[in-house]
Amino acid sequence: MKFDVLTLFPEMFEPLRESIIGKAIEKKLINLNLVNIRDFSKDKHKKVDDTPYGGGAGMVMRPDVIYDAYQSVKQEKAKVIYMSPQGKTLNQQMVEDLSKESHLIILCGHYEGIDQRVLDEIVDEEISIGDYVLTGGEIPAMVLIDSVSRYIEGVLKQDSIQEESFSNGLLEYPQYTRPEIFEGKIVPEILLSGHHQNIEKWRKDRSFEITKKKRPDLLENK
Ligand code: 4FM
Repeated sequence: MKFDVLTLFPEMFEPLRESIIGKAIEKKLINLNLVNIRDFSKDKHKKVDDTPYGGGAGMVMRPDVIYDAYQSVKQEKAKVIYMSPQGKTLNQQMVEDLSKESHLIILCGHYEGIDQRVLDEIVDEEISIGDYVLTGGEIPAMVLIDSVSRYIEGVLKQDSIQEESFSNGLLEYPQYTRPEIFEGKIVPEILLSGHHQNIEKWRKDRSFEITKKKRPDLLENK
């Protein structure tokens, strides 16, 4: 999977080089290419934004600069995603579907917005990570890259994909590790029994119970 990210703040993506996603980048399972939109400004002061036509507060990102940044990475099979609170709210099914693409170009806005004409020209899908407003699309882009990368072959240890929350539409069962007694609290006895069928049944039951208690909406069409 290739991710091209069009952003004014490529350094915000450094955290992705840690941990599991960092390893996946090193192993070339994913290719993360950060494109600084500012590099495509033709202005001698490297300006990328301007005041809004019609007046009003703040600055709007110029369409020509963003278009040139896009042209530098676009390829036949690429899907262009714009991170915005106006998009469809991301869920695990959308993440799984996107993981089947080979090339995602993610456009991150900042300030008050992006000129509508370039959005109309290049964006295939507008995606939101939730109903709240951030200062830019960079953190949402990182959320997208992290969640999609987990579905790329070799990124996670084999069985961790199947077992997790949402893969079966349910929340995860509780996990325990050593010590066997912590602050007077013991580990559920069945997990120490070595009886794999009983453990599996116990975990399924806990998943249902937790989902019913915390997220009953997830059980609605089940
Ligand atoms: C997006 C600020 C574009 C400025 C934003 C511009 C968001 C979200 C979000 C802020 N993105 N889900 N929620 N973006 O708040 O995706 Cl130009």
